[in-house]
Amino acid sequence: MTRQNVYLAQPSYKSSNSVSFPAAIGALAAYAWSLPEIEAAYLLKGVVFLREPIEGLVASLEAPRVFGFSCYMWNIEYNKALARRVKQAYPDCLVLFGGPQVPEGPELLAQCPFIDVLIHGEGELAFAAVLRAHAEGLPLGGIAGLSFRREGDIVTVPAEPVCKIDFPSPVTSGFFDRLIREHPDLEFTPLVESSRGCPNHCAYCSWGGRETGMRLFPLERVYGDLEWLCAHHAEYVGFADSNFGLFPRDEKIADKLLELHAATGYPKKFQVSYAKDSGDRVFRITEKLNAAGLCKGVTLSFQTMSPEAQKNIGRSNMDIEHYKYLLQKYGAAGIVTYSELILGLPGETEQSFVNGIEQLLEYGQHTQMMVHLCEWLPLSPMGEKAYLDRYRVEYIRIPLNQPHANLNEADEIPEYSRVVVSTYSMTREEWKRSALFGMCVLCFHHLGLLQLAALYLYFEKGVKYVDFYGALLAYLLGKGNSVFNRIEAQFEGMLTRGEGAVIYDPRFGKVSWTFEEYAFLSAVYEKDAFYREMDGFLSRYIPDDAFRRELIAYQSFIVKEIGRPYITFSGSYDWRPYFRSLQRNHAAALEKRPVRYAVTDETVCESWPEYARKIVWYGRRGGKNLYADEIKEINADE
Ligand code: B12
Repeated sequence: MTRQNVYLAQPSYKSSNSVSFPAAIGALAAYAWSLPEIEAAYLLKGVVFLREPIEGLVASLEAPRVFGFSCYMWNIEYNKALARRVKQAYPDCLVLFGGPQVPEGPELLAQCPFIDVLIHGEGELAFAAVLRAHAEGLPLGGIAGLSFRREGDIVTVPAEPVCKIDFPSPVTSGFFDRLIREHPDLEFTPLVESSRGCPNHCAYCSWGGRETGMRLFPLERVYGDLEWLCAHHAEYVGFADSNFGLFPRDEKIADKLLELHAATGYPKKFQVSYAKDSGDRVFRITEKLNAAGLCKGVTLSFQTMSPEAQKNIGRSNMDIEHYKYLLQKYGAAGIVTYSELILGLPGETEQSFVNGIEQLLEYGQHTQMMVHLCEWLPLSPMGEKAYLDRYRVEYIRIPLNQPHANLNEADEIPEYSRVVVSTYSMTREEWKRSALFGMCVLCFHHLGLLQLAALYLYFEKGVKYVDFYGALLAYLLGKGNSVFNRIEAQFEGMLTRGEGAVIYDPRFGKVSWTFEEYAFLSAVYEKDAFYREMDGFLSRYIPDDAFRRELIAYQSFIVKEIGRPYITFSGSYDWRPYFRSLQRNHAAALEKRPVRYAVTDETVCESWPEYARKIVWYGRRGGKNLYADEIKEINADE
């Protein structure tokens, strides 16, 4: 019997020559083709993981009988366009849509006549069951987690929780080998799943679905994936886990990774989301990984500091004293921490958002912070109409909010993000002001352009951080032609014309930038002029000209730029230990004595696009844009 051809698609954008490993269709294929009846009836003929031109792709298909599409917010429109053409060319091909961008109900099926079946929730069992039924010409009625057409109606059979996840791995089952073999020119960024699900059910997130609890993959499977990836010299390994470090065995997994790293030198980069409570185990794991250069930092999560918003999103924050303790503990161990806020959560007001930033800064979060714009996701609790109505959540559709996307890759099929811009507690105008303020703090404090000045003013003169950055933002907006005027116009464009949330600038290469990164890059590009101007602004806080200029000179000295493998600084105050202490949130005395510092920059970049990519894009989380421990004191005559 000839086997029927199956195609699977999980298209991603390419970033130079690297592309995400299509883990979802890999998982489906690894399980389905481990079953003898599916192996006998079907051939996995093709895998689509890039946004290829559709006509050429359709022309290359060979008698497709089943075509499965894995849908995320970054590929659903492409998937629809491809599925439409597949159905036109091959009306008998069974078209399946699954993944986190497929809503729970049947509406997608009603909107898209070219889709035959929606598969809701985790797909291994349902996908295999559909293939089996299709091979035998049986009805789909008994399979959980499907929406399909029957006699003019659409039938939905709700998904059932998948409790046991001893599925074979796409990494070791041959799926990954095939991709690498067929595409030697590409670098896949692999993904390992050690667990599934998430214990938190935050309203804005759809991680792990709504009802499923945490489940663990067998340890041997996880070890097998790691061994395979290190043996194949994977530069990067990412974990799909939501709370790594929650389970005692995670320490063993980290030890295994370190053991393989020591033996093979791979991976060179490792990425995972650590457990939110960040207990001792997470600290032990990250300390070891950090020593091997495999820890990109630990999130000390907040999302919002507003108790009302926390209640509305079903989340409670860690105790503040514990947060301060963790900041100190991780800081002392040299492990980068970063905190995240999400703008646009119901219950947040402009004032509570600004207060939240002040709180985090006062507690000592001077390393990294992110302000994310809240995005509406269909399978999240916020995805439900009742939630939107209850909290008067309003979102707009904008081009995919994807920083660092390659301009050349923009194809004709736009994808979209849905950004929350007002709620019962925040108007659109307040949202815009809050967003601008957030970008200002990220650019000047966390990317560090004026961080030292802000720390000095807070510790020595009691100037609140938000007052300082508020005045700075007002000053920049008052100019009429500053980068922040451009960013403000872009927020306005988002609100009124559905424009995007990223900026392209050929000076910094062909990829897009977040607003705060763009503002940072623009300032460093004209660093001397920028700090000359800031001298004028800061004179209202620090009237002593000589002192202020020296502080600004030291501030400028610690911000990396391009093409300076060796730099020196001479001054009459010992700034280095003083600011290292303030950055760790400890007051210190500034000693007046002649000093001379030097930095030998091992990461020096020769061009702005290289700087933008290596220092700002890849390096931001680790604070690579600022010199810290590299600053050494040297003799006056050196
Ligand atoms: C790895 C990951 C990434 C990676 C790689 C993404 C990529 N291009 O592949 C990186 C770090 C780049 C990333 C980035 C982002 N991500 Co992400 N990411 C994940 C993560 C952690 C794992 C995804 C994964 O592959 N899991 C393993 C597979 C096996 O599980 P799965 O995806 O759930 O697939 C199962 C089912 O959905 C179903 N299924 C899936 N497809 C299909 C198809 C068929 C035919 C069938 C039958 C079934 C089926 O069966 C699968 C097996 O059970 C998830 C969270 C999570 N754990 O789910 C978020 C998640 C996918 N990301 C999410 C988001 C929002 C983002 C960002 C937009 C975040 C941001 N604001 O920057 C960016 C944008 C990415 C982009 N533009 O490319 C959302 C997606 C929501 C949505 N509706 O699309 C998720 C679900 C997290 C969340 N907060 O809810 N992400």
